[in-house]
Amino acid sequence: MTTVESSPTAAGSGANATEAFRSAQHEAADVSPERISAVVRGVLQGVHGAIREHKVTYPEFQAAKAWLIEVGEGGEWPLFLDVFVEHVVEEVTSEAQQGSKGTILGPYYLPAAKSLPAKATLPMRDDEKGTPLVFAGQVRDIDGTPLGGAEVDIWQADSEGYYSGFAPHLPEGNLRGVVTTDEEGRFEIRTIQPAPYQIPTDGPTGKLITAAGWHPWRPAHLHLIVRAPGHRPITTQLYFQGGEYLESDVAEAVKPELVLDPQDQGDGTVKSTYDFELERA
Ligand code: MBD
Ligand code: FE
Repeated sequence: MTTVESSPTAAGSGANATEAFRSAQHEAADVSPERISAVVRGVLQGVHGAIREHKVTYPEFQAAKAWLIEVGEGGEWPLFLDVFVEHVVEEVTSEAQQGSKGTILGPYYLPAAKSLPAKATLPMRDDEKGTPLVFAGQVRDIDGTPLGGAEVDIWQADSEGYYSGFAPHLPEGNLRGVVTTDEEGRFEIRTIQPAPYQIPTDGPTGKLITAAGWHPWRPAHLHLIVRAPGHRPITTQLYFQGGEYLESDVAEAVKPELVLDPQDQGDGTVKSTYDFELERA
């Protein structure tokens, strides 16, 4: 388990995730009354079914209301929904997507990270802890054409599992960057291996997880959005072979194609390569 001296609070990260969600540019959803009715009816039927099946009591119903209020007040809707619901939205969306596998975005993306050249080191503290990692690869079209000038937008937790922008003790922009590929579509990013991520146990999402006896962990991962002009962007995550929680991700976002197998370079550094293939928009 990860422990830190001055632990960031759930309230801090939850509220920041709500703030980040509100400030982001979201594609407008053009939803007909028929579709709203059908989807909401389906959701309500699921709830009604669970109540009947488990004979939910009034005290339990009121406890659920109190908890829902807390999730909103704590700003944890982005966290809760991205952990427990987003993977299914991603599943149905990706049925129609070719090229490299994607997975969920999660609540901790921030736009406009520092622009970096094809060979770059992510912004980090002078004493950044963690195993040095070289992450290299190529961005191509699905027909194999290298995509120079593509963007590899990368963000990750540090070696204690915290994300900059969502934990007050971390410098702004730490372990975040937008790398532009060279003429051959290649990139080589120096960073550190992230730690597994633990849902904050002091907020309502964490309290539910504890109350249900589940575990609050995601396996260590790198987040990426890979973009190229004229191509459909890929939002994905990459995991590490042999890492803890790979088989039991609380957010159910691991796919076998997304697991890196870092090779020891003999100097304390590990290296992983991964290529991305984007379909034309
Ligand atoms: C994360 O770091 C994350 O990637 C997701 C999907 C949900 C919560 C925290
Ligand atoms: Fe994450």
